[in-house]
Amino acid sequence: MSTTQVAQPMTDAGVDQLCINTIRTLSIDAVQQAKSGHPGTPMALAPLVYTIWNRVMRFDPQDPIWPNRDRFVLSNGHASMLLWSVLHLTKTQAVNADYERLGQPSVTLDDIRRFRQLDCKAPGHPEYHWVSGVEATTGPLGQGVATSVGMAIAQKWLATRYNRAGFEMFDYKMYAVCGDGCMMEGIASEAASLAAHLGLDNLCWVYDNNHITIEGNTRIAFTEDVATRFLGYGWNVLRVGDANDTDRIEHALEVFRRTKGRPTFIILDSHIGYGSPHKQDTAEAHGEPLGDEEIRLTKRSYGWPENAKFLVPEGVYEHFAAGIGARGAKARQEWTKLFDAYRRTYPELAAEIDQMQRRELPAGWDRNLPVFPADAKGMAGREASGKVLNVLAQNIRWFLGGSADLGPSNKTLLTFEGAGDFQADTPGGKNLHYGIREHAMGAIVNGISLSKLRAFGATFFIFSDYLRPAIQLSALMELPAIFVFTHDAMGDGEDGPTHQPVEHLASLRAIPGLVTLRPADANEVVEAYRCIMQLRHKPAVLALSRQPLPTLDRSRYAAASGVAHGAYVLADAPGGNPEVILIASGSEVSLAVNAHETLLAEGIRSRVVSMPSWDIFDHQTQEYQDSVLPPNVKARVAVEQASTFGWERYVGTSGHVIGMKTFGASAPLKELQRKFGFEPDRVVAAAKEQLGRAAADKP
Ligand SMILES: Cc1ncc(C[n+]2csc(CCOP(=O)(O)OP(=O)(O)O)c2C)c(N)n1
Ligand SMILES: [Mg+2]
Repeated sequence: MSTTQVAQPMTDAGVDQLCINTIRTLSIDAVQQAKSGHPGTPMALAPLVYTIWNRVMRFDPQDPIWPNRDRFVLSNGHASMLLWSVLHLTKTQAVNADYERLGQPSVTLDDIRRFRQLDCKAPGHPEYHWVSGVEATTGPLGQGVATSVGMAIAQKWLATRYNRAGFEMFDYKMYAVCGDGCMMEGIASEAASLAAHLGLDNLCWVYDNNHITIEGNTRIAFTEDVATRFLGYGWNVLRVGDANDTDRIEHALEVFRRTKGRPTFIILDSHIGYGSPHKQDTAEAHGEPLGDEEIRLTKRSYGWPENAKFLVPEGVYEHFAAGIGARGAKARQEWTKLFDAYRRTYPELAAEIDQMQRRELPAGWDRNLPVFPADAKGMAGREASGKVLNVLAQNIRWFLGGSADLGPSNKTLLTFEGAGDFQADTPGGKNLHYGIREHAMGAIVNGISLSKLRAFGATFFIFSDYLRPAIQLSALMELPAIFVFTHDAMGDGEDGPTHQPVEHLASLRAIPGLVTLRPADANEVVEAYRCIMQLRHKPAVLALSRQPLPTLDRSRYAAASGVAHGAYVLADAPGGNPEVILIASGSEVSLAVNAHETLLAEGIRSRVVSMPSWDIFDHQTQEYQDSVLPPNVKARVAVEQASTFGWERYVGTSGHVIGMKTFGASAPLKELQRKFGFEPDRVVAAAKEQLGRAAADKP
């Protein structure tokens, strides 16, 4: 590693500038070396990020998962070189998925040299889980700022539950940096509106007001008055007119820390590509390497050795060590000492904090889960879900959530004594009211989950599309977020096709790492939650019925605990030797059982497989999968009130799928079931037709 004295004599301001220019030049060099990336914004925002990290933030590079650390979210994730530079310069340490410190740096200078290359710890955009010190995966614009609102909610909740007189166990702040793109995205508006409503004074967004996006100057598409907009939401709006003025930036951040009752929005006027003679203030600086000649000129303007590459001058590491390093270590040590005393005084609360940090469940987390007796009339999936949620949220103190204004319909309201509403003046409540802001809800659930609480968000299944990008990110980040979606098919009958999901199951099943579950009756709902709550690194989606579903007689059919395998043999042919298999999920399982009974009465050996989750089933051993779907039984019918897309993988190319190939319609459910073929006779006929084919295929 090269260390060169660059600027002398070294005044404090000189060292600050040296550190800032190190961030700038590392970013420039990394992008040039990779021949791709975004140099301009790191060049402009280096003073901001330097000030937040080295002067203000309470973060100990030695332990990037210390629970009371301040959070930094780079919502304009394309400027990732800012993060790789500071993680490197602060010598932030790596931790693994088991939360163990690995004794090695999170981002090395070599990683920066290999920016954007396979397996290096300086990928194109910030990746939570992949690089220690990244608090949230960002890149899809707007997600980061919305996620930071979830983090701020979590901090308020933690402080309310765990802080005691003399024991401020949680008093950390959220800093999110964003650009024009984040400001234009709807999700940011949803999240900003809720953040102000909730009075989240622990939250600061810094808006990089550079008037540049990819297509050019923002005058072509974005001319609103952002300051007035945020004043309208109820934020504390500040402005720093010069992105190079670290003292003003520091002062604004101080004002944020003193401001009570509302979040702070700092508008920072900056010049993208700062210092580049030909590219400053142009869209080219956004996403293209500067080029060798321009780099030389830019470095000259910084007073930097023109031909040095990946240079970290003498004194830079030391200056970060003396700044954030010393401040963070002291803060963490004091906190750890305080926590030891807290543990002695409040052992139960301390145990909760410990368990939560490791994503463990408390002892007895599943006690009192209901068991529903057989009942032909049955219970709606959403109804059973509501009962289960109310038990779980009592057993697991740090489990909270809510709906996007559909609580009474989703049955997600927590009604037990002390559950309470989460509001500005009651930040210990467990019922979140996201308002009709599905997309922000998704990101907020992620932000709360990143804070190690368990959180759920709810809406109608059809509107899962409104938050799909956040669900996808929860899978990418491997967060145990929970999404409760009711009105999962055509049960909404008269509301018509705008309220009847068709392609949503297929679309969610296609997200890698997401567990999608569509339980068949009230007891499967219980078992679905039992699976979900034990997930530590995967998000889950529940698709629940609006209408009552018969509660199956489990003394006659197999136990609902089979849900844990994703699919299981619910009802079988005598002797367990089926000639035709009916596979169904959710509301269509009892339909398949009806058809099965008819087939049995006619002497046809059918089997019913309840398949609430493709994902879980696909992770079972081949032996188990073959025991449920014996490869030699080719006569197969799948029934699901959703797009048929993808069912071939279970019924084979010769199998039959009764599903949706069009959108639904507005009519009472019974008529829709008739129109679209979800009736026992149709299933029976399809099974017989399959048997006929299978017989014809036999040599
Ligand atoms: C949701 C989403 N849409 C589009 C993009 C592609 N994209 C990446 S950066 C960018 C422009 C962002 O402009 P701004 O936030 O002002 O960033 P600056 O160039 O000023 O750093 C776009 C459109 C994206 N990353 N996410
Ligand atoms: Mg911009």
